[in-house]
Amino acid sequence: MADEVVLLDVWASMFGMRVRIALAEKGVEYEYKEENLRNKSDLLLQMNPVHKKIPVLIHNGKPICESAIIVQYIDEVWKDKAPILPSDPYERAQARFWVDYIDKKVYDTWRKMWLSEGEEHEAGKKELISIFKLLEETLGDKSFYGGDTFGFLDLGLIPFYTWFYTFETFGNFKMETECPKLMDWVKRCMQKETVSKTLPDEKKVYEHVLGMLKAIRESNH
Ligand SMILES: N[C@@H](CCC(=O)N[C@@H](CS)C(=O)NCC(=O)O)C(=O)O
Repeated sequence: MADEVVLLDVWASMFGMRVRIALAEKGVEYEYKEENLRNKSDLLLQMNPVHKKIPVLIHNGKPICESAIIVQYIDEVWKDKAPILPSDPYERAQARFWVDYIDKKVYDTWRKMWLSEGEEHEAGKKELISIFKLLEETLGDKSFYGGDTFGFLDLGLIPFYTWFYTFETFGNFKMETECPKLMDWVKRCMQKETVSKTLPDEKKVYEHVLGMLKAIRESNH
């Protein structure tokens, strides 16, 4: 029997993009279901009752939640093609460490910068830039975080690229100036069809964020 694979997602989600890239890398066919986070579907609430967040992968009726865990699951289930995690245990642990670092730092710091003004905004902006500088330093002179090939950490970080324009516009800085080597890495990743075909247009993401901001402001009044 063929696998039944369903993805509950939101197009602009960097976490959802990770899963879409992983499925594309493995050549897995799936049904994509766009969620409305302001009116979550019963299916989402039922499949992710703990966090009630996207992305959720439903494989033959069973849910898997949390993007980094989903990507590792995909790599284990469809193991014959395009390995994502490094085979070496130490390298695997390192890649997991940095994906965990991204998960703990990037989104929250961006929100801190985005939704504040004055000193707090400036502190958030500085912190966001320092996070990307550290990630750039971690890449070093390698082509990809996975060495010569695109791997788990590459996949965990590249979706944030579609948000760089939004980060830059709200923060008034340029990633190209702050992290030129990281931007070279972005260009290498974008040469991969599984990445370039998955990532949405950066301006569209920005418009989406403006819409979210408007909704937040309206709900505060
Ligand atoms: N750590 C989670 C984060 C997922 C996440 O933050 N999803 C957001 C959209 S980008 C969400 O579903 N938010 C809905 C909510 O918080 O109610 C992952 O990696 O999957």
